[in-house]
Amino acid sequence: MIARNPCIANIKAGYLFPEIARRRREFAASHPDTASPEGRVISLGVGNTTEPILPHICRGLAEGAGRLGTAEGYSGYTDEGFEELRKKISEVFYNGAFAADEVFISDGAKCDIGRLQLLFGAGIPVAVQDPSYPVYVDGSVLAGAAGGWEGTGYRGISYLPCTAENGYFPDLAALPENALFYFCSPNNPTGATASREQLGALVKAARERGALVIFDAAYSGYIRDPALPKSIFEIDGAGDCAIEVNSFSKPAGFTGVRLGWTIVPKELKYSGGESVNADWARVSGTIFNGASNIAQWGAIAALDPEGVREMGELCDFYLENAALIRAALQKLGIPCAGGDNSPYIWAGFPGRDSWDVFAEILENCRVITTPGSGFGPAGQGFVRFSAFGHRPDVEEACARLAKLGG
Ligand code: PGU
Repeated sequence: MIARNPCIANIKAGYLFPEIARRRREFAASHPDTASPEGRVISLGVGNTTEPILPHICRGLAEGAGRLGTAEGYSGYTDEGFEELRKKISEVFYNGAFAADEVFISDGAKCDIGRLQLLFGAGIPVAVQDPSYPVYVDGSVLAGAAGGWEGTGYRGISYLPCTAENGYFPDLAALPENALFYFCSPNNPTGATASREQLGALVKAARERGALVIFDAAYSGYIRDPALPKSIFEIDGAGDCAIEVNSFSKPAGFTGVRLGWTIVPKELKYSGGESVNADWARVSGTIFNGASNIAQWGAIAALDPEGVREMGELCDFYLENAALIRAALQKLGIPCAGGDNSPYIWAGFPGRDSWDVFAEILENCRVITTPGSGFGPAGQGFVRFSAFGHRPDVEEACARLAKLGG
């Protein structure tokens, strides 16, 4: 019989979020009162949007679907995406700094994070912020970075700790030479948002060490402090050392619609001088047939002034949830980071095991969180609270958290 890809044996047994869903089901099965209004479980776990898509953007989706039923409006494959959308992304998010063929439309940031690994192949040094979105490590291990997790090899991946002590910004002296470095700001899970000086230091270190930064800006729509950069490309010199992935999931509620984009500047070159942009066009054109046309029409509407206003309003709503959760935790004396320019609150329970804290919050408050250790070794002793939820649920969850105090 055919042999298994040996890389699959190197990833952790289960992806974090399905494991949480499994534990939730198990808990509900053994606690029948979870069917009652008082006993029901509220999720502040996976970062999944809950609110309806706002009217202007929703109209864009509906009209896009309607177009497909007309002779004039019909479209088939769109390869790297509608030219109009690529141009609009460049104008709205990057002041027009990128040509349409440097903007690649995707079916979501996660999908491109996985596919980008094909550009670099097996055996490259990979570095991540620790803790970080688990797809960076798991995706790299699947692509052949040897051993992902301590205890299963731990050779090809450098974990750069981001802790309260270093302000959740890593020591860049630990960045290996010629590595692929995944960097996420506003960060999942810590909620920390890098300052202009910090991103300047990141770009400087990447250029000095020949590293390529994959900058995940999936939460840039949540930045409210005007001094904080929303894109790595606000930093001089980033064009020859960075790729940026982003998404309409979190600002427009497109988690189920699926639409994102990736910026691959033409000036970005491999060590041999070849164009990364040309390779990405070749690779994604070969294994990806483009995002849904309907989703793209929705995104075009999201980038109209009215759509941009709606995205801001939606992010503000979730940021208000974040403020409620953070205030509830702080009232209990639980140290927290994030939640101001980010939809995640990173709550510290020093000396405790994250999964034990997860179980305790579930048992006592009937609230689902995400255990910090699932994001990397430095996440041990933390849990992440997501601000994606209906307001009454978030308020109820905050009231129930008071039980942790006693
Ligand atoms: N990048 C980051 C940093 C994310 O946190 C997420 C979602 C994505 C990308 C995915 O973006 P898409 O454009 O929707 O593909 N993180 C959520 C959901 C869990 C998951 O598996 O993606 C979270 O709870 O961390």
